[in-house]
Amino acid sequence: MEGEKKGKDDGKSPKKPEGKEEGAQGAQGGQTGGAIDALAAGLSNYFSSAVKLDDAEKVLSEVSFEGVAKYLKSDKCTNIITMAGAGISTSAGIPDFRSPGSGLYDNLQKYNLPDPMAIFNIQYFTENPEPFCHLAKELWPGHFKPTPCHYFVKQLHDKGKLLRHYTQNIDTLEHYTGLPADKIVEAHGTFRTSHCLKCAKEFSQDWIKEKIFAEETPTCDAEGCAGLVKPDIVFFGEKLPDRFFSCVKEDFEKCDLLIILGTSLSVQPFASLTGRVPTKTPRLYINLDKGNTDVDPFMMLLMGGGSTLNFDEEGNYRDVFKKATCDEGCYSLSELVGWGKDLRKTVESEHKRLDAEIATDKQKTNATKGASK
Ligand code: CNA
Repeated sequence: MEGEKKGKDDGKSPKKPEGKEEGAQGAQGGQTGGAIDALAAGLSNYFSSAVKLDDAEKVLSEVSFEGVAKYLKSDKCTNIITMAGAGISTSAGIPDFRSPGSGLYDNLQKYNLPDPMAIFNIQYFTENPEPFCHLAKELWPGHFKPTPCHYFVKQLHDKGKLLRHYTQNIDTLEHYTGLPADKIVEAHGTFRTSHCLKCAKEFSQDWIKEKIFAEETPTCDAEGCAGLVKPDIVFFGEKLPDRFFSCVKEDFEKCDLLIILGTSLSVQPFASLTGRVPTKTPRLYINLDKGNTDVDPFMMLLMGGGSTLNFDEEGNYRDVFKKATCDEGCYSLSELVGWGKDLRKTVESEHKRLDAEIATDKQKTNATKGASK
């Protein structure tokens, strides 16, 4: 919740209602097993994070961006987890939530919402789906073109170094890089499928897109149902996908490098995953600003985390902050590891290929429109 972002309120951003950030695309509420697991992991991580490491146990030879690159290049680093947020997709033209001015929360006035987050609140949606559907139409990417940062994650996979990519994003861009679906955890769901809130019938991305673009309320076509259909993105007030919790349990203890990309680390429990990696594991955060890294340690504990990111603390042996756009940061890292040329080539050729596909699709759509006149 906003109150927990100590010293972060700039007075410009709309206030989020109390209890929403954790209770929302977030809460483990209703998932008692998940909550107990998280608390157990949190306690274990908390106690191990209090233990001081010997120099010999420290993984980075130098606590810097260059030090992380050197480690990444080594054979010791093979189980990287990437944790991403809306900032990895802003260069693809999709706005984030919280960037002042361009972020969604600063641009919702026209919907007359009781509060900015209501647009993603499940209760509000069931009573009043139009604002969300209208926003979804506005935000629907004109094309699905992953950013250099997305291709960097794919590069980590191609080099055999990626354990898993955890994303809060719902824009599905990761899939367009060719990263296998089992390497991706969409913590806050996805637009790829939708379900009827009444009978649970599944609908495709094309189906919901058609309804949204026709400005029709998406209602179920199963006989006698007519329930409201909602994209499978996690709204505030809904639980996270089971796969999120099972993968976290399986992956985080194996992680040997955590790369955090383009997220304000404001939404729980996702944000606290930064503390679920082993005490030795280096953590690199590439973002335009330091986000919400001064989380209440108790909140971190409850969410299963260990220690918060400590870039500036004396004795820091593993946390590195790189102030950059995700694209610049990933290009620089790839460059330092010696893969920069390949990454640039991939981005160039993939963008060319996707541009050609987009042009063909446009021609087809125009031809269909012409024929139906
Ligand atoms: P956020 O709270 O809006 O934070 C975004 C962060 O990224 C901020 O700290 C920005 O400073 C930073 N940022 C913005 N652009 C860049 C850039 N080019 N390079 C580096 N850093 C940048 O968004 P979070 O992802 O942290 O919050 C989680 C929400 C946002 C999730 O529930 C998502 O579903 C939701 N969201 C997703 C999308 C998407 O799918 N693309 C878009 C908007 C919101």
